[in-house]
Amino acid sequence: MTALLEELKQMVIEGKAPEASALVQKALEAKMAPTTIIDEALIPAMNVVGGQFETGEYCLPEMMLSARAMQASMKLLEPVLASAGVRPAATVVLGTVKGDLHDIGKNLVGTIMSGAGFKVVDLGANVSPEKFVEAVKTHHANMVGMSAMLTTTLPMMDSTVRALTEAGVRGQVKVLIGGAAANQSYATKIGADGYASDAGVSTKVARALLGLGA
Ligand code: B1M
Repeated sequence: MTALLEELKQMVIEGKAPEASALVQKALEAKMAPTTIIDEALIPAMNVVGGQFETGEYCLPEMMLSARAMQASMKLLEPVLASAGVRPAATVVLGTVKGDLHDIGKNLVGTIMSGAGFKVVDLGANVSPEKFVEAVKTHHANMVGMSAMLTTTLPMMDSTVRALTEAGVRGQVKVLIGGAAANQSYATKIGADGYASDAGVSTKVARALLGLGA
């Protein structure tokens, strides 16, 4: 990793948003790819923060400061990621499930999907099954993308799949799940169509599920 990315990672770990933003700007000026900045500095930083939270070295306020630094960095990267966009290939209704406020990963998935040519209807975080159903109907969506970061909120994915079925719209959409609490075996268990481990993979899985080719 370059010294610049190492420093950026450290600034996110320390929750220093202005310093992190300035370094992202520098990296972009140096023509570094946004995906490199995310994969080599921002995500590893959040993993360190998660580990420190787990061991008790970090408490909630520190974790929030790091999240803020990550979000400030992402704000600068999102337009660059999305500018690679082409015409919408399909409409994806995206959200973090009810009870779960983590939205950094979901936002990243939305940005990468938009950049890959999907129309993304982002419902935000803490999205109830009813809201997902309503959005599918309103936007004539082809896909529902759900994110969950907590083991306690994972069952909301199951509830959402059931709500889609009960509303009679399950056949109209493919269901894609992701987030640290989700995995392929859970996707299979709840009858979701696919699981993606990260934002880059999400577009590939989404295209395959929708029969859009590679
Ligand atoms: Co929280 N948190 N948090 N947190 N937080 C975790 C998830 C945790 C693992 C930390 C830990 O203990 N090590 C832990 C969950 C444990 C568990 O359930 N197994 C945890 C906890 C416990 C909590 C609270 C309960 C803490 C408390 O209050 N005591 C609380 C819950 C609040 C709630 O949601 N109701 C809480 C709160 C918070 C903050 C608000 C402070 C903040 C979130 C801010 C925000 O999102 N706006 C926060 C953060 C920042 C984290 C960590 C440190 C980082 C998450 C993150 O943004 N990662 C996290 C530890 C960790 O993950 N290492 C942790 C970076 C992001 C790019 O990755 O979100 O994984 P990720 O997204 C990836 C993939 O998962 C995938 O692609 C993304 C990009 O590659 N992906 C998808 C995600 N969604 C997808 C959807 C798809 C496909 C792929 O298709 C649709």
